[in-house]
Amino acid sequence: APLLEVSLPLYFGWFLLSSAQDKVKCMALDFVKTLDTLDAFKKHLMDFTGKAEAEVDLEHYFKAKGALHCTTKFCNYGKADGAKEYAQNPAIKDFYGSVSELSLSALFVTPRTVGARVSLTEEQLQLWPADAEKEAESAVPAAASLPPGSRAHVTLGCADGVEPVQTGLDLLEILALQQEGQQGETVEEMELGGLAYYGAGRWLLSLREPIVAPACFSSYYG
Ligand code: 2AM
Repeated sequence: APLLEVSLPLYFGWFLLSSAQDKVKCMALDFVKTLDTLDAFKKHLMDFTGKAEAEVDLEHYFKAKGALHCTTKFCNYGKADGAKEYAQNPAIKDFYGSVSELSLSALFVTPRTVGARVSLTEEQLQLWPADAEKEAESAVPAAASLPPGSRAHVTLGCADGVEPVQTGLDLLEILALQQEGQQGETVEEMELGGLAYYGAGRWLLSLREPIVAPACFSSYYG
């Protein structure tokens, strides 16, 4: 096939610059290590292990997956719905290669994933696909009623056998609960912010001061 036909990447997204990657990885590691020591977490260990009296070493429970980034559009080399249309949006070309600051506003942990919520600016939302939340509807029914950008996140780690696409779904689940009026059970004021439990092994740390992470809008071909 002519080369021009195969020019779509695996995905587009913001890639954290290396200094920001180190900072975020450090904070995430601190967070899971601290979470592991809390009585509130131990009380709900069943969520992670499936059995009472078991122990979990959160630090090694999650495996990191490559360079830290916030996916905007998963294109799957053009096979994903809307990939071509997304790549043709003039905003994508305009911002390609530009660096902006990602605001990481919360960290979350579930039995499947650990991630950071990204709060996008109006400008960054121009690069956000219109149907990103709706596409998650089969996994999280309330997703389509959440504001655009709700799914934006950085995957920090996945449990064995879990694919990173799960991180955004886990975030949407928590946000859907919040939208229904559940604020979670506040369990602890940590140094970084308030920690809340949403049941079924879902923990959210709302950062008092967002982590600011410079990131380059680009794409990944693999
Ligand atoms: P992530 O954004 O949660 O990290 C390559 O697999 C990248 O594309 C990963 O970063 C992954 O998840 C993301 N990804 C994989 N499948 C996806 C999908 N169906 N929708 C959105 N993002 C996806």
